[in-house]
Amino acid sequence: MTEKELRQKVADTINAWVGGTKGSAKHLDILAVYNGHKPLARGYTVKTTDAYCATTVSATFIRAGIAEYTGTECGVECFVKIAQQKGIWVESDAYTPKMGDACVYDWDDNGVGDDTGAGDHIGIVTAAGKPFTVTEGNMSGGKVGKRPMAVNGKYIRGFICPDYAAIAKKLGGDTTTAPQTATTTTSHTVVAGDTLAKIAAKYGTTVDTLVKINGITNPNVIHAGQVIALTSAAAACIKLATVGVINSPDYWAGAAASGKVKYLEPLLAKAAEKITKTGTRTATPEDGVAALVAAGIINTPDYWLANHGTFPSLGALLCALGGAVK
Ligand SMILES: [Ca+2]
Ligand SMILES: [Ca+2]
Repeated sequence: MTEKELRQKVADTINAWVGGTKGSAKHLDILAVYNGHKPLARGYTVKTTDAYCATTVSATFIRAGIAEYTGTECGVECFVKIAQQKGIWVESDAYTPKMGDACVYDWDDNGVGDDTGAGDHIGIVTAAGKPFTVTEGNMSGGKVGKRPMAVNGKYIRGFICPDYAAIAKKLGGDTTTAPQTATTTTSHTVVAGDTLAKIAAKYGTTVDTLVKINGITNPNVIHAGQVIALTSAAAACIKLATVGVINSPDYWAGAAASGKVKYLEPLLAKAAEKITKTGTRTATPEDGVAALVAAGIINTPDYWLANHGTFPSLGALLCALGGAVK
């Protein structure tokens, strides 16, 4: 398992509990995982009536098989102390977290400077980005849910950052031999001597398709350095990157090709059709979704609201696209 896969595993583990409420099967599962792991921190068995945010983070680390590297706790401030002892505590509120880091909040934080007050709440970052997404147990109403959080946002106290690279290595991961199947080629940069026919043959497509996708007026004229999209999603991404709305066209074209995000391809295609300039990103993915609905780009807001935290940076993409159509 690679570092990336391990971080994803931790995010997937806690996200599987989203929607749990106090007394639900998911809540009882979290407690069973935590209480079943020995030794119990401070010898305490967590009860169904207890606040369970730190318990949820611990249960995630236990189920993902990394608890010996992170420690376990049912109290937030005690968890911070363990992280400090293990050398995996990041005090800076302004740190840009990665998937799998735990975000600690202090509700007394006034948002100015670096807060060092006692931690009140904790969750796990399940999507990096601006904002990033934190999945948390014991949110208001006692549920497991997701929170979009700005980098250095108010109430951030600090972060617990397990050394995933080292843990993955110890667990037998080898980042140098990671399978390359996850990356899909979605564009081709023209080099001297290329023709559309050659490119089409190389990627198993046709000249007609490439002409259509790329809006090429004369198929006999392509120039070195020109980027030829191999899929319509890639063409959409190249256009969105050209107007400055997204920074990583290859990443999003690959994401669309992977099929992991159900409606990503139509979202990118429609956005590329309508967006002509960049704008100020919306504050939250929810605001982005609302703006995209208003602009007629999406008609499946429920899907995006429920799933923006399930794929890395998807929330940030919705903020960027939403901001561009506002
Ligand atoms: Ca701090
Ligand atoms: Ca702060």
